[in-house]
Amino acid sequence: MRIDVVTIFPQMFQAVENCGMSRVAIEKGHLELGFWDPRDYAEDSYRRIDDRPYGGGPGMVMQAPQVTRALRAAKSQASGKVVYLSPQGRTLTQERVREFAGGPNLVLLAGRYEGIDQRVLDAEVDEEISIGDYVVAGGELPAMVLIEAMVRCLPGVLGNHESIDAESFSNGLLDWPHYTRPEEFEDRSVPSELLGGDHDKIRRWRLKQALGQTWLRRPDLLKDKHLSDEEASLLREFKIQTLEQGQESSQ
Ligand code: 9WO
Repeated sequence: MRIDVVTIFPQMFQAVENCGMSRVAIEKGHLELGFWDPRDYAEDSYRRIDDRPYGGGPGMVMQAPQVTRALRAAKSQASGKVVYLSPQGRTLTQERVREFAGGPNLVLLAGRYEGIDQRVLDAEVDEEISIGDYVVAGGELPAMVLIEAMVRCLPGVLGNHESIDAESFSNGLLDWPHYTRPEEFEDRSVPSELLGGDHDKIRRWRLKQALGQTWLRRPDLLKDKHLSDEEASLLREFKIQTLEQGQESSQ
């Protein structure tokens, strides 16, 4: 997988290149990153890439010629979809991450200032993606979030593909609670289901917790999800136990 990033702050991506799973993916040859700085495509000695907005108003806008030249240079390396990280975009989901991770190449456009000249977005961008309903100072951190989420989906990166499939959001559910040593901590113990080594009991407990946590925190994720007989039964058990605990604590 090759990902090319158009950004005026390529140095921000050293965190992706030098740390964690993305570093391993690069070292294993599963991921190749390229960076394209619009300042390198400026035609003045000040390497300007922004100017005042037509129509007035605060801030500056990234100029079309320089950004377009950087984008086309990036696309010359590998013909991939161009994704602009923007609060106006379609909210990113795990399913969309998997789709991106399945493609050979991707070009990410990270904006700064008040935005990028609309003529670039109209002519060069295939899709706008948001990582949530908030605004940060630039598209670089959202781009790094997308890159890391994609890296986790690349074959051979995690080493144990089963762990991805079992992971939260891979099956459309939230995660189950995790525990590790010590077994007792400040009078709080580990659920007994996790201690006996019965793998099927552990699997059922984790699935029940994932279903229950999703019901409690993100019922919207269950709305369109088809539950197997086992999942429906486990969720019923969780609901009964939760409601009984609520009744006990209110007495
Ligand atoms: C800024 C803005 C402010 C209020 C309402 C909507 C807004 N959109 C933008 C915008 O697109 N900004 C551009 C990219 C240029 C300035 C920095 N940028 C940015 C991208 N800020 N936040 C994001 C972003 C990207 C993906 N997911 C969440 C936020």
